[in-house]
Parts: sequence; structure tokens; C-alpha cells
Amino acid sequence: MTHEQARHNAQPAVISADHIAQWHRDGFLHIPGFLREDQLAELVEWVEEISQLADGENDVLQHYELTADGARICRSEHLIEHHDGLRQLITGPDMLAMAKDLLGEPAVLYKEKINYKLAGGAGFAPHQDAPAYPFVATHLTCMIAVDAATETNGCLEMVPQRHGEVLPLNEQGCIREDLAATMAWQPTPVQAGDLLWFHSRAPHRSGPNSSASDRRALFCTYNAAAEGDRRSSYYETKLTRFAEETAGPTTRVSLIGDFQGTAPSAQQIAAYRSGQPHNSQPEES
Ligand SMILES: O=C(O)CCC(=O)C(=O)O
Repeated sequence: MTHEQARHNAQPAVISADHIAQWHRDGFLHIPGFLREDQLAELVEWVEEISQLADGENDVLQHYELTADGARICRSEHLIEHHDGLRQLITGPDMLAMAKDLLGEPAVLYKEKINYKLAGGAGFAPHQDAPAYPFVATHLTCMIAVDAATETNGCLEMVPQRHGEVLPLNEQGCIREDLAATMAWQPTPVQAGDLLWFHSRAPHRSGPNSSASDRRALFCTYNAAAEGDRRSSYYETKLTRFAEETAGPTTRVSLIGDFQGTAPSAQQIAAYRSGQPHNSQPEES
């Protein structure tokens, strides 16, 4: 089935026995054509709305990076407090059912974020998510592609069959460079509206966006409900740790140092924000 046919026929997602076998074998699972065209168009609108909020507005946390064209948004997180559409998508029955089928037990939302990787945006060093996600042993993440992700614009690269353990880490909490250099990285391109589920110990990385167009994706992370609802604790811990640290040369988006984007100054962020449509001054009549 082509991607277009898959999207046209999209049904409430059902995880098959084949999916579960692939998931256990590889530690990740690509499901093409999950969103219908109308659902994808709505998601694009929501992502645009979220991107224009100020840091802290509607409880959304915003992060920026410096590209050759100046500051650009690189991540929004903590999205669902004031956004009914995103909350229904991320915590709705389809996503929770898939998370339950893959995890083998009922799941609860742990965290959610948008990675923008706009044209010129930076990539992510080889890492596993587990060291960045405290309080629970097992999590899984679903990337919902907002734009097509390709090798040119920085799609995820996965290493199959290496999700059994947390690997040796470097000082940033990422996979040690000597080990990462020996691993079988598999570029995993996706179309807009596809899902890519991955285990929190599945090694992954991604390159910069060296194309002229944006590569946005929504990432929803879940953990076993039996391990508790840890979303508030995760964000409290993250904000506390970020507040304690002195700013470094890269933009801090995670409890590990996986993101490779350069941190812009407050002035560069302000200049970018003043050019965003939401913040432009109304035209004089
Ligand atoms: O968005 C990407 O390219 C990589 C995302 C990722 O690995 C992360 O946010 O931990």
C-alpha cells in the first residue's frame, strides 16, 4: 500500500501481532499514514499556534536556537494544559491504546513536546531517552510527523535491536562516542502524518536540517500507569535543574545534553519573536 492510500484509508490505529513482534525485535516501529489529511491540517495549525506563544504563555515552555538566519524556535513542551485539541490527540483513546499494546500494560502520559528543526536547525547527538526521563523504568515515545522527515532535513536515525539496556554514557548523558561510532545507524524517513514509536532505550540520533524547509514533529512519551503519573514531577525537576545551571553555549532542552543547537541571546530571541505573525503590530487603519 502506498503512503497516500494508507492515509486515505486511515482507521483508528490497531497494533497488529506483526507490529508487536517488530517492536520487541527492533525497539521501534514505523506506522505510516496514521493521520487523515484533515487531522494533519489541524495538527499543523496547532503547531503554528503553539510556536507563536511567549515562553510561559498558556504554561507552554519555549526553547530557541541560533541558526545562520538568527534565533529560531527549536522546541515547545508542556503543551496540553490549555490546548484541547492537542490534549485530546495526545491523551486520547487511539494513542493510549497503541501505547498499551506496545508496552503490554496500561499507559499514562509522561511528557510531550514539539521539536521544530526549522531550516538550518541543529541535530541531536546519539542517545537513549531513558537517562533523561527520571522516576520510571520504562517509557516509550511516539513521534507524530508534522512534516515529512528525510535524510536531508534531519530525520531520526535508529539502531535496531539495541534497546535491551542503557549503554555506556559520556559526560553529557549521551552514548559514548567510541561506542556510537560502531553502531548500525539506520536513517528512518517518514511522511507527514506517520507515527514512529520508539522505546526509551532505543538508540537514536538525528542530523541538522540542511534543507530549505522545516521538519516539525510532535513527540508524546508514555510510561506504565503502574509506575504512576509522573508528568508534573518531570517538569518540576526539569525547571529546577535548568534554573540551577549556568547557561552554556548550546540550548538546553533536556536533562541530558543531546541537543546540538547553539544558544541565542535574549536580544536575538526578542528580535525573532517580534517578527512572528502573532506578535506583529496591528496595521494602522
Ligand atoms: O527531533 C529530532 O531530530 C530528535 C529528537 C530526539 O532525539 C529527542 O528530542 O530526544
